[in-house]
Amino acid sequence: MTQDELKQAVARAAIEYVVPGQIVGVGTGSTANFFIDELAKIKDTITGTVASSEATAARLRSHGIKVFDLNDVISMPVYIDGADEIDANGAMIKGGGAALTREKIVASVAEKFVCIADGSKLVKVLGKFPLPVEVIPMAQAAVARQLNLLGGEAKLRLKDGHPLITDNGNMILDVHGMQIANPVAMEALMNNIVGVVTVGLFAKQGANVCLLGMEDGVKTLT
Ligand code: ABF
Repeated sequence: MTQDELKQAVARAAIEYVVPGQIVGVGTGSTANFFIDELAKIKDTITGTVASSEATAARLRSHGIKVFDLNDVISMPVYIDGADEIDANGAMIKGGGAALTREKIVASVAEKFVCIADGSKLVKVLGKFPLPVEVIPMAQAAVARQLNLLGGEAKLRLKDGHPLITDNGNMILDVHGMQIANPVAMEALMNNIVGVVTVGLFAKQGANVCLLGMEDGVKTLT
């Protein structure tokens, strides 16, 4: 199966976690896009969604799916999203799609985080994928120096030759060369660096369920 077929398989499997009559938190990225396209087939059974990025909101609306402002939502049963890496404990590296801040916010309001990914995302130790860190623009050089002291090499993410600007008006540093033995501790350490908005480590609150697309079917890790 191609990687897209594996992503489509987990997206279909995630529909099982959608609660009728409720609001669904929806992630960002290509796997999340497959989920959105599957969700559209049952859109009349849900109240609506909360999106983790402008791109996701636009795709949901293109299917005629209602998108709520998170400030108008008290809670939601489930948040469904991809990941760049995930370990056996459900800790993830996220943010390759530059949506890590809103992803972490929406996930924090959901009762259950269901991660959907192709099998290549499962790793023993997080860090081969460069760790995204969203930062306040005026602090990006200072934060980069602090991140480099933690054993990685922070590089400013560029888009078309210029610093990428997130939905929230911030920049992203990608930290290369990390081997993150203790994701919860590293998340807390990086969160405390002045100028950091969000660390792309989802470890303190990781995935409750992970649906992994494998050649021999979808595996469920809980
Ligand atoms: C998103 O899913 C991001 O946090 C992460 O970078 C992305 C993975 O993208 P894809 O599903 O396209 O591999 O939640």
